[in-house]
Amino acid sequence: MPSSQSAAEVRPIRKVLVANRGEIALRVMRTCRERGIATVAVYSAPDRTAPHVRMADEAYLLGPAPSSESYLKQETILEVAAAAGVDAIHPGYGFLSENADFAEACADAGITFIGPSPDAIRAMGDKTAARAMMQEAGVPMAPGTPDAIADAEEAAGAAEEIGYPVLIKAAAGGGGKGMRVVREAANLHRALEMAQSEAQSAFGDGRVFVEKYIDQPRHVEIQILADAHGHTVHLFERECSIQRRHQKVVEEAPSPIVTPDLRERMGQAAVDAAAACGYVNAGTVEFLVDADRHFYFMEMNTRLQVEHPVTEWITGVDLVAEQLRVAEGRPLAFAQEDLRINGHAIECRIYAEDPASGFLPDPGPLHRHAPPSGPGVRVDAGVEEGGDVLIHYDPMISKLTTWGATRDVAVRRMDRALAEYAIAGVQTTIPFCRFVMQHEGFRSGEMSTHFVDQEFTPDALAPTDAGLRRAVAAAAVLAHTHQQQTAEPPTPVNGKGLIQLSNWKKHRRAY
Ligand code: MV4
Repeated sequence: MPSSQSAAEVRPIRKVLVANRGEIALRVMRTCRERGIATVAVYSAPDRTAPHVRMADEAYLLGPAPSSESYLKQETILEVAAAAGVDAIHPGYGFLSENADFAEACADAGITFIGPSPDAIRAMGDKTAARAMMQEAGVPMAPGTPDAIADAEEAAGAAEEIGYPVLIKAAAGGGGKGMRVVREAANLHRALEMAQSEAQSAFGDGRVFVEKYIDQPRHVEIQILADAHGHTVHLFERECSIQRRHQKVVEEAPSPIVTPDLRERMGQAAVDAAAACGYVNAGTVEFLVDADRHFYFMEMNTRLQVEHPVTEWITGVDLVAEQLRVAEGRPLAFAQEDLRINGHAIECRIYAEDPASGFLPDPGPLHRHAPPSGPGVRVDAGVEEGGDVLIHYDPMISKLTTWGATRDVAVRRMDRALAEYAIAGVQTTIPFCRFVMQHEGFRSGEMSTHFVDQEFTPDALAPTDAGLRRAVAAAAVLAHTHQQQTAEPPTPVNGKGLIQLSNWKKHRRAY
């Protein structure tokens, strides 16, 4: 652990380049502004009018729309960083945030990468290396092979020893690619070949390993923060079981199933996991939790995550401010015993996707964007009214988070905020999120990672007869109002012929 670093090695950050776009770029710049740190935006050609460009003190064009020619262009970003004279680069999430080579290139250029070391990113990127490291640190894990398996024979032996069902996972994995459940020996060979070829084409690395399959698990993750002085704390858990196709849709903190005792054990395991790889900065340790509340290490995310606001709500900690602080080489401002959970927070991710037709992305112009407000509501939006949800990038419009003193208050508040949210121009996941908020299983806190597949069908969003009648009535009123406003005002007549309207009346009628 690099506890030998002293306060003398503090490198103040005065100017930050944010190597990202959308809501996360705005999120990072907001904290920079509060802390008196200058900000530099980078952007692709179609993003020239995007909100993150306007929020920054300076902005530089990277290239055309495709990420590979803009937000992933390492050399261009480093050239901008040098030209603008920044001290640090914040990568946000996605893009270059978990790219060890980029973190290394920043260090080589004398620029602080606001994230963990290249070694920590590399160690956690390889799932078998991460497994070995976690085993060593005593972090609970599902039984499995310590290394990638060489052939079908070795896989069969391992599966026999672990006991079916087993899961074949890609060593370079993440996002469920190259993953196959095997329930009986007869299916192992085929599943192995499919997993290997899928991993090869997705990651250019066909290595796979075998793990005990945990059925109907919950996804519970622990937020950690670590400084360069040997202090690591956890900021409790987030429940992220409401996902579809490995994309989280609803998250909350704390988890309705985590007891104080389980929280302490999972928190300690996450702190041990981080310490084992010399982790500095913000990170997340993901666990699977089974029906008996046993927990198993899944993977570690070496970045600030999309769902970090729910943790900020319940702890009062500004995670970006802490990232900046530890990146400067200063110690964390608080210890574990200073942290408490206050109330409950929920996040709904609002995507430009159509839940009625398989969640197909629906990019396009945002003719209207009127986010909700009021008590306990936070909106982190990346697009504004009059702007566009671009086809080239993730179609997330915003993250809507609510806080309540209890889970029930936070859920009701979310349903109210979703009802208040007005978006026109694209289809959104708002109706789907309302379905979740009103679902008995969700309300009772009983859900697994299979929730969406098991509980949701598009008919759940089909309009009711009453809803259709209301829509028809609203359309008729709108058409009538429009006609009234655009028609020529009737010409008043008196006994002598035409009269002149007063200017006041004339203008009032024109509206
Ligand atoms: C598992 C699992 C069950 N048992 N591992 C999915 C993404 C990848 N990072 C790991 N994943 C899983 N690993 C064992 N041993 C079930 C999943 C899984 C899952 C995990 C979290 C959230 C959603 C999921 C959906 C399907 C499968």
